[in-house]
Amino acid sequence: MSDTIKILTIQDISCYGQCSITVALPIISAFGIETAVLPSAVLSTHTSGFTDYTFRDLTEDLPAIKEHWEKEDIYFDAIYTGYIGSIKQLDYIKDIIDSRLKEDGVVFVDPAMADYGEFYYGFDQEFADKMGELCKLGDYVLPNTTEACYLLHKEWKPDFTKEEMLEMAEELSQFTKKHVILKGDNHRENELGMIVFDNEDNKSEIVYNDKIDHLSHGTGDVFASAFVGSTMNGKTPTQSAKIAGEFTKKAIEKTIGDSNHAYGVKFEQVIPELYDLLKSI
Ligand code: PXL
Repeated sequence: MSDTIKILTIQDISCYGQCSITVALPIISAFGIETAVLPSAVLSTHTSGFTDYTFRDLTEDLPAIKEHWEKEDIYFDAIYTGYIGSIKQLDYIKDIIDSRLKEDGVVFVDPAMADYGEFYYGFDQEFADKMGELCKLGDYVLPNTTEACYLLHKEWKPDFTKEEMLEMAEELSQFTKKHVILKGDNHRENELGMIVFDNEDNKSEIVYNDKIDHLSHGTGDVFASAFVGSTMNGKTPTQSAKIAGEFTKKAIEKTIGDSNHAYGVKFEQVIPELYDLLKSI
């Protein structure tokens, strides 16, 4: 009998829309990892492209859940945070990391708060600055360029040069204990890059995947979940970025052509390929 790896993911449940927990739970589980969830909020849908969604903030449930887990002696090998429901939760999450992460446990922070040059509804610079504090507890921090710019108080643009991306990843090293994975390097015409920065040797590597000309929501969550699953299976940050990038690209390919599906990507159809993908890289 082998030991299971146990991880906790803290992000919202968007009941419909293929993001956050409804993406993280199946993908990380498919990597053979026991996945516990702590919902930061419950929404009827996610907030991008939908209107009039419901939003139940679960901020005040977080300390009680932590206390119960303390009584039950429940610990995690890793904690992965995504979309957070309120600024106050960021402090509660630090307490949960302090209390429930195993001594040699790993923290993944996806500062999911913005994309395409704008905050998601309800977020602002004050939240971004506080999110920066949570990032500093991360072993792996996974911003897109918009989130990176809010963390760094920089002007966003859709087309940073390779040199600007490398510089930005290095500047972001203040917001991680070990690694930054900066997504959205667009300087090549047919390939999408990710800058993987390692604080230990102060070096960047760029990982490329084929670029697909298709705008879809939820790809950041698909990528982060596959990155977490790969890393917890022993892959290096660059290998995990490659695996997660390929997985996300394949999910987008399954979705292209379905005009009723801009709200998310059909990642479920790629789950059967995960095992081969993990072995091949
Ligand atoms: O995929 C990021 C995300 C997560 N959760 C909610 C969102 C979004 C992006 O819009 O609205 C509720």
